[in-house]
Amino acid sequence: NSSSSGTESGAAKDGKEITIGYSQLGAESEWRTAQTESIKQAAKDAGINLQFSDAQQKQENQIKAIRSFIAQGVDLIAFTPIVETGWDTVLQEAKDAGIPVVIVDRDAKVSEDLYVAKIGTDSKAEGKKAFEWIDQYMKAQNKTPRDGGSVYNIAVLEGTVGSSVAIGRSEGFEEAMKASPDASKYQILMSQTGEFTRQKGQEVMESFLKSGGRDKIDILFSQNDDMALGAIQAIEAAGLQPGKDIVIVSVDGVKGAFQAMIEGKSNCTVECNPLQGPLLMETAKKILNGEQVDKMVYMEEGVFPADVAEKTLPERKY
Ligand code: GYE
Repeated sequence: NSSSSGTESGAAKDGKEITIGYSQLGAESEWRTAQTESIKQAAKDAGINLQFSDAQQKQENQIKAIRSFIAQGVDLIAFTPIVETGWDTVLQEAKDAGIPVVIVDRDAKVSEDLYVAKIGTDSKAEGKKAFEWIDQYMKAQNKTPRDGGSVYNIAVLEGTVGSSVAIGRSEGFEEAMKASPDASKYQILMSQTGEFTRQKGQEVMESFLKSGGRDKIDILFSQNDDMALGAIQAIEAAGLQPGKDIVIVSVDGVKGAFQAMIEGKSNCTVECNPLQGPLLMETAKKILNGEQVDKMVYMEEGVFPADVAEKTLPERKY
């Protein structure tokens, strides 16, 4: 790159500043806020012009945004698909216009020639880790099921219906449950979407507790931390102790979940890493430079039980 491009960090295509159009699905959770921040900051750091569009949980808004990026002739389109299906037509339009597409965070079911790369998290692995943590924890605690029976009752707060992450986390969780030597000790008693929000998580948990769950639920698997934080309020309002009467495991690893674990109100969070911005910008630059990139890159993720929460919280970045 020549210095005449005017961008210090050299994010230029044919001497011009790179423009990326990014369609974000919304702002439903603490995790999402961190991911949006990461993408905006990374664009700034890379000297990339980012056109950011918030779809407010509507696929049609995402499709509109992508069409407007095509009309503007951006250099590259990135998007986080709210649901898995329904993207073929608009991605074909981007392809016909010669604009490369990167799928970020959630997955989309489209043919491989409609995108250049996917950057994301392995939601099936997250669901699996959540169950495996529960399995070893329940074994170590050796508690009797709350209803006096021989089976632990699990309640599940699912994420957005039709999203790759909700589907993957359910699949991973259920497969791990079936694979456990103690599979017969567990059953999913209730399962419903809480749409990945705190508010809905609280409402759905409240209805679980009122519809027979109060004296039965042993374990809550919440597909994100925000819904678990809402559920904790519902559990307390019902006169039960979250983290004790009901064992809680959720996914994301946001600070709020660490705080809840420190207060003894939650038991484990399975990390899902939202800091995808730098990898997205790096990948975009490579694509626009004609370099080869991996078709699928997963972020690195850990598991954090309550006993490491206090020590770990100061190191958490989101
Ligand atoms: O776990 C949840 C968010 O797509 C991985 O979406 C993401 C999920 C995340 O709202 O909190």
